[in-house]
Amino acid sequence: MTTTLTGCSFGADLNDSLLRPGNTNCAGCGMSLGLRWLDEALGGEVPFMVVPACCGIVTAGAFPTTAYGAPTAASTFAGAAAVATGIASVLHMNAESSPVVCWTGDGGTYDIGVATLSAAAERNEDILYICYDNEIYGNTGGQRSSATPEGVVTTTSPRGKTERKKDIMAIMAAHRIPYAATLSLAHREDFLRKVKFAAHTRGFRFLLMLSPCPTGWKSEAEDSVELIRDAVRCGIFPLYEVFDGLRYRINMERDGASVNAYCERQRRYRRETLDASLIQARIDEQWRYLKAMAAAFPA
Ligand SMILES: Cc1ncc(C[n+]2csc(CCOP(=O)(O)OP(=O)(O)O)c2C)c(N)n1
Ligand code: SF4
Repeated sequence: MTTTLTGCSFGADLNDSLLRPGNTNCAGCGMSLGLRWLDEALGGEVPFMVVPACCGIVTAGAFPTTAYGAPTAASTFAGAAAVATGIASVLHMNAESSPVVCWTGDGGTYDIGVATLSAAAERNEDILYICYDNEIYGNTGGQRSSATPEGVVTTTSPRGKTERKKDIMAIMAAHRIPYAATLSLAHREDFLRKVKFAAHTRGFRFLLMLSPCPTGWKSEAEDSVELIRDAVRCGIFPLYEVFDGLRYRINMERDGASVNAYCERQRRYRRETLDASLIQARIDEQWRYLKAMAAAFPA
């Protein structure tokens, strides 16, 4: 008997869009633009989506309708990369070439999903893994994750988080996967180029998108894209690529913009808990690291 996945969607077709109207995303949610640009970069190719417990699976709405115009498997919080491994294996068995895309939050990536993520990366499974990193557990009311930056106030860090944000890009690079890159929602051409490159690369690919979350960031919906631009300009979210886990390419230099401009428009950074000089020191340290890697191992 042939095992097939084709036709398991709820009516996805090539004229459909990946993110349909009527989805549940908040106004200004980074996922909305990210999914549209993912769709555009895939150029009409319909992916198999795997989405764990997170806002991204709420996006779909209530069965039997769905806001995803692609076959979508809802996985456990911890299991997205394992489910995607199974789907990718069946597609290969049937010589089908549809991309398998994990679309996961930072909780499902940095925290509870990190074991299956690491295992799939170590096996170099043929998966395009995209983390929309809103630096919080958005779906359950805004708890801190290991992606939450220092100083940020969440429901479980009311005095500001005291631990550093985990460097998930370095962790993924250490797996020596073919491709890892950061994605900015304020730099469309760079975003589309990287997703296209990732889509046409085989093996495990990891993309990290800083994803504004007006609900959790306590920011205005209309500021979302400008916040990401500020994040890139001040260097708190560097744009770079890592090839084969070793060769680094920085895509854009920071331009000296103050980190305060980024923090001040989000009430998750509070005056009482914000230590701008500490944040600046972390940024400088990260850039020294990236520059050293790009100089020692240029792409
Ligand atoms: C094993 C398990 N623990 C806890 C939950 C509850 N839960 C569902 S979504 C979620 C947070 C998801 O956070 P993240 O992955 O960052 O995505 P976001 O909600 O921010 O989109 C949690 C804790 C769960 N579904 N399963
Ligand atoms: S809570 Fe945040 S991540 Fe979740 S849908 Fe709303 S804006 Fe998007």
